[in-house]
Amino acid sequence: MNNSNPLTTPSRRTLLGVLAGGAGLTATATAKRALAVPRPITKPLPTTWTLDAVNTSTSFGDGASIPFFEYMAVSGGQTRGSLPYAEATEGTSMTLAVTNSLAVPIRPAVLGVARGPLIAPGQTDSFTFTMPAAGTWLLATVPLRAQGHAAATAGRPMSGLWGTLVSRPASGQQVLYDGGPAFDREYTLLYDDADDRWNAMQADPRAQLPGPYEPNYYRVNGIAFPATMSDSDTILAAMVGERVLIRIGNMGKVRQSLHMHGYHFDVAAQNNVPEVHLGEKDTVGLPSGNTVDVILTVNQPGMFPFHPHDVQCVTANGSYPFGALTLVVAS
Ligand SMILES: [Cu+2]
Repeated sequence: MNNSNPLTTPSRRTLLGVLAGGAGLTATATAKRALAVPRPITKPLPTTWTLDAVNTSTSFGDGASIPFFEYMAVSGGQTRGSLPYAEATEGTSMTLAVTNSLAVPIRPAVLGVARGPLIAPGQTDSFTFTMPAAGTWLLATVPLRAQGHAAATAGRPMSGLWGTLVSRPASGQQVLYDGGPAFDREYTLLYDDADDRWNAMQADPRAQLPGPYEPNYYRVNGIAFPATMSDSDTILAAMVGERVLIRIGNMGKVRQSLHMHGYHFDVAAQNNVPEVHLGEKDTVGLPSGNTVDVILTVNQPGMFPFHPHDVQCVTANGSYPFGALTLVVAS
């Protein structure tokens, strides 16, 4: 696929036009659905999370369908968009069991918490760890070292093998962490990016790496605009007056600056370290492999974009507006 298309000049008018049409109607209907089905914190929380690493693909607004790897949720967890999601209480024991249905070895990990075993194609293995401090943690796969079984695939792309693991406070309170901010509603947004040429070869252990990484597709929760408009996990639906916790992770290779129209939010924690210098922000930086938890106090109704500030991230191979674009829809 052509990676060198000139970027279509995006304009605010183009986006407003799209929202005024079908996408806006879809977003409103999705928000209604999201608000009608409150998602209480599940209890009791699972102690085993079972996943299957599979080949999948994502459709983008320019008509392309790009292959990705993905951890498919089997049991003990849920999904957010197309990506796996699980919750457990801080300090408890959690077992992560992964079947590797890919043609390449993988090594699952919860970043900053525990690394699992190397899992060969066709094998299943598991690892057990203690749930870390209350907050937002990222499931991924760690790069393989050039030795033993993994030699052929060391350093190769593994685009899409991620998810979110939420650690709930021991008190059982609806707060980000004990002593931390309370919230009425919460969402999880996991960003990533892909170079379609890299993704096209990642499932073939014998394929040659196609050159430098030049991302041209961007997702949030494993989907892209306009699919984000019909996903009740990814539309940020809320009622005026609510405090909304947005748990955000970035598993792409690109550093993001996430920007919200219509509101200012408080950054509550970065990489699960409480933020002490609170101040209203409309943009927050999010390097690759990092998390940030923000609290949005919804003080007006309306429909407002929330998106990475780098314009390329709201495109699909240069066409706008697609990519990692979602909306706040407040009523
Ligand atoms: Cu904007």
